[in-house]
Amino acid sequence: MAEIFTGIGKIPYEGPKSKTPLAFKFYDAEKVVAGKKMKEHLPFAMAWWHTLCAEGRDIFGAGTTDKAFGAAQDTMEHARAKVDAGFEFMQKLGITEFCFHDTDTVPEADDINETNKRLDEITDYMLVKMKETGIKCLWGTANMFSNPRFVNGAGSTNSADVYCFAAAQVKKALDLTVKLGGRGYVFWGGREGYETLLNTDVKLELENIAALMKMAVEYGRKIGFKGDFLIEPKPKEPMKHQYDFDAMTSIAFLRQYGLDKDFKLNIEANHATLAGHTFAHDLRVSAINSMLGSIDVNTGDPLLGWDTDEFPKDVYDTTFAMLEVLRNGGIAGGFNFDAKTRRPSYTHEDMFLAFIHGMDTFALGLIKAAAIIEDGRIDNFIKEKYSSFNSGIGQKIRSGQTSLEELADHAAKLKKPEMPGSGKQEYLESVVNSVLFNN
Ligand code: XUL
Ligand code: CO
Repeated sequence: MAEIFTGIGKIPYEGPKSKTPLAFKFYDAEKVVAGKKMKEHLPFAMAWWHTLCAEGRDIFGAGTTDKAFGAAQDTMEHARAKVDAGFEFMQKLGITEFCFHDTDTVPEADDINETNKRLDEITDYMLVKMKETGIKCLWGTANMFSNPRFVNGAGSTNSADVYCFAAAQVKKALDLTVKLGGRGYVFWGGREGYETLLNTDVKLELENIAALMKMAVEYGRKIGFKGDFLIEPKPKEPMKHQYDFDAMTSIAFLRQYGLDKDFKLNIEANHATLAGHTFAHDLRVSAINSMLGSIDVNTGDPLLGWDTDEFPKDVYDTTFAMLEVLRNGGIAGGFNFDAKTRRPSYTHEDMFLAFIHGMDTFALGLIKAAAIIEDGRIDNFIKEKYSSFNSGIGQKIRSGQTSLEELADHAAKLKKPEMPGSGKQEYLESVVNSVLFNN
């Protein structure tokens, strides 16, 4: 098999002072930070769709990046070329896992039986490569948003026949995920939402989505899938309103339909900000509900209101994200680069530069988050801030051993409370800066 990314070798770690473009400056896989190797803190994954399929097309113009990898588009030869390119790419970057949609891997046929045959064939080939390289599958999923049959949704469609096609794709994608030893299975509800309530039965749609997920859990467990099912929340795009709006909404949905034992969340940075939150907010909400499963690291642009899927670049964001991850004791899933290079960054070299940049940005986030914890000023401030709940009436509130009457009596005796203490936001922000820029 001929090398595809010629002229680019294994990407080395050269350290922060390096000016070599094709070298890591901060991601040092073997380096121990906060008691674990960086590669264990940050199991990075490559997304099949953006890395091997997306050509930089936008609504105004054609693709700019060559993703043919020497084969004719929409052929099984091309599907195999993408496997070759993907494994070479991951090996050169030291990426140990990948994520895929069924339809990223093969051209979809008109007849689902033919598509399934192609999927069997390509995953046989992927398995060979996985054995050869030791690269693993982080998660699989079914694309239930691109095909025109899903125009009105998949689990939320008005057509029972289309619903069966969604079910068939989930079943097959679960088969493939198990075949490839995937650690997770994701539901991103791309078209599970609505444009207008005028034509939508919200209750029926939510119940049908839940039923599809329930059947997926039953089938998955039957065929030996032991990993987490994951919902990837997103508030909008492509639909105006999507049901899995954000972490809290998705958790409530999972609990309402009894799916919370089998599901966790896959939090994507960009989706959290589209919902009007910070990335760290949705990580925190997931973590405190024991629902933080996996992460899609790609970010957006604060000046644009849509899902730009950019490589992580903001060290504040990754630091605050890694603070949540470290406080959670890590995550069972991984860090998936659901990210694509900008349309003008159209060379194969740009793909490597983008991943190096993204992996370095997360490595820096990890280093700085560990330093903030080590520094202790932030954690100590929070501990102290809530210390009135450690004893006396506060402790009684926390342990549920009081009543509204007793609390009212306490207030009456005090007549007027002292001010609760400064939040010290500006000071705490300066602490973060001092840790981030102390050398
Ligand atoms: C879309 C998105 C998806 C999911 C998988 O915004 O993030 O690519 O990650 O379907
Ligand atoms: Co995603």
